[in-house]
Amino acid sequence: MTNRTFTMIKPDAFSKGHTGAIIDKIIQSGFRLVAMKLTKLSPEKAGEFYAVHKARPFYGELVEFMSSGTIVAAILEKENAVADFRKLIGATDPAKADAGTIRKLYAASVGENAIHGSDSDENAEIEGSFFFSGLEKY
Ligand code: 3AN
Repeated sequence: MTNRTFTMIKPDAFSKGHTGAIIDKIIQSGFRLVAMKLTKLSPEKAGEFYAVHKARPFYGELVEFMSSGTIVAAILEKENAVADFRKLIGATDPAKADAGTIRKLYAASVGENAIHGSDSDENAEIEGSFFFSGLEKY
């Protein structure tokens, strides 16, 4: 399980039609798609997913945004998946993201930043389980 990470293409990137390009970039960067689904989070579910950020000033805004439209949730596999995927998506603030990263290419702001990537093996497992059951079968 340690070579897996979890991602979501966020409502901004989905609604702007960047889903195909982002998935292609992920695959071309050496990640294997293990599971993927198109879905929409209710405000309750988005609040639960981002519960760790409850105390942050942007929590309400984040929950509202993440439940505002369609998202793509996926589990990805690659050696060193968590760290390599964080590198591929770039810094939280797209203005600070390296050239060629997904956030540099497709994100508009720190709030609407196109894509999520788990920050640890432990969170990848927890976040993947939030959307997919029976992970061992994937
Ligand atoms: P990352 O997604 O790069 O791990 P975190 O964990 O610090 O960043 O933040 C989680 C999410 O919260 C971000 N992806 C972003 O959508 C949102 N967020 C972070 N900082 C801000 C902020 N200052 N204002 C609005 N939203 C933010």
